[in-house]
Amino acid sequence: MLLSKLSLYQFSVELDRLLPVGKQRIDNRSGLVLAVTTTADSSERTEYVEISPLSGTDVDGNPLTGFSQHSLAQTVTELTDNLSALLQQPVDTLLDLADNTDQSAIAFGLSLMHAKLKGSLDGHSIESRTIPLIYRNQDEPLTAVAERVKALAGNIHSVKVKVAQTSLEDEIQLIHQILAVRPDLKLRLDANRGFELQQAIEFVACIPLAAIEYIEEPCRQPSDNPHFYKAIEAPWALDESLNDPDYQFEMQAGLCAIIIKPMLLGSLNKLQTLQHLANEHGVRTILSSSLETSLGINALSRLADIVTPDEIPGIDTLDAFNQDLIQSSGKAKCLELSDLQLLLAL
Ligand code: OSB
Ligand code: MG
Repeated sequence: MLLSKLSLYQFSVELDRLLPVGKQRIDNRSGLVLAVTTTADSSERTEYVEISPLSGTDVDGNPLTGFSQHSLAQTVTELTDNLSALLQQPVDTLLDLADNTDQSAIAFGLSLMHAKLKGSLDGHSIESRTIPLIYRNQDEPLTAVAERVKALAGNIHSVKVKVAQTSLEDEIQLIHQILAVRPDLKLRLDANRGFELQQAIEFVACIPLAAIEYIEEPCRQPSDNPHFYKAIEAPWALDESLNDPDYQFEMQAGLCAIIIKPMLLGSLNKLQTLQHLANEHGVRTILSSSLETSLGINALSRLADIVTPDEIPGIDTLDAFNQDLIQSSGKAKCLELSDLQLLLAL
């Protein structure tokens, strides 16, 4: 199976409402679509992957910090420089390139392309599973959030709630409102390193411990997370920490899950190595979105079925997009390749 055709496109999609990226908010999402065709004997197969580093600027024009280490422009440059070397090479060459880049989005995209071309993602994702993402929109009353919680299906048993965004008081009230509507819900809280140790302890002390599945990145200083656990015994999870290129898995008191955003972490190989290490310590692996378009979310959903079949991924981030990309998720408009800007055709 040889790589016979490669092309690269750029997309930019407006969002209907602001999406949270940690404490920042974005109103559009841009990235790349890589299309690759393989030829074996006389049969051809073409697959598409999204490569969209989570960088750029927020609604206030400030750079997004703490997510992808590279800009979209750097990603374009690296791909434009390297894709031609793949032409007429065996499909496994995609993995060599994925292992030899320091850009996580490229490593993930190329290894995902390899998996798709090999057919490894075929036939999965019969029903799509996700954990609903609950957060307060700009200037929205608390009651609006309660209404969304009321509207959740009865077979939803966990929700993810953004915390450390506003005041402790408001957020404790928010949690109590959610639990008043649906006392059976388990909470995946996400603080995005927004609390000082004492604040994190205070916050969690005001919430029924039994309702907390875990809290992602509770402390501004990650080295405080085990102290947080010793004080309050709430299980916690790592997210942002994993994206540090120097991160090495290390078991710590109270660590119960790692939240992997593949677009920010890197190749599928890296993902599975980290997952195995975590698993040896009884730490769960949960896949999560980096605010990809429908093309990327669809791949994450299929990937989660394969690599984390017993966990529901955190991919409830498509609502705010006003268009789908390449693969429909049911929105009125789905952008096709011809709607995108062609950057490179080989
Ligand atoms: O805070 O975990 C985050 C998406 C992009 C950047 C940061 C985050 C997220 C999500 C994705 O929350 C949804 C999820 O994890 O359920
Ligand atoms: Mg998180």
